Amino acid sequence: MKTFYVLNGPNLNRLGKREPGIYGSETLETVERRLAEVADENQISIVFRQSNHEGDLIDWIHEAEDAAGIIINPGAFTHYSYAIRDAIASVTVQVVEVHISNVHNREPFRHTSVISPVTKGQIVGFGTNGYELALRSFL
Ligand code: CA2
Repeated sequence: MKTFYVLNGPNLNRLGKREPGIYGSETLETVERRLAEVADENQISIVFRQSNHEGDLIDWIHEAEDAAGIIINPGAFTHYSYAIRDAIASVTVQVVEVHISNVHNREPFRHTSVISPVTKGQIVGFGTNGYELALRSFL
């Protein structure tokens, strides 16, 4: 059975609890449940994780090297973490980057992703639906 890793970076555990105007009202637990349904329908499995620590995300990217794909929302690390970029470059598994908000109509520092050059693609601005779109892009 194919396994897909869904990795979430800092502060995404706050989803649905604050700033619904930017990030919507769905919690990360709801996103995980929705992806689990898609996984059941398609006989795949999902490893769903969140951490506020850069090193955890790096370790999980390495752990996922034999997985069928990685979906990652690196949170604010997107904009400056060369360590996460290097971790992605160090594995052959394809990675899709997801952002809930449209980072391009927000503050200028969010317009740059140091991650994108080492990903298969980026899904931005479709709210939490972006996770499902990213998963379906692999199916
Ligand atoms: O739009 C996205 O998914 C982001 O990756 C979210 C990050 C932000 O730093 C990126 O620029 C874009 C922030 C995640 C924080 O999530 C919160 C959720 C609810 C309340 C407060 C923060």
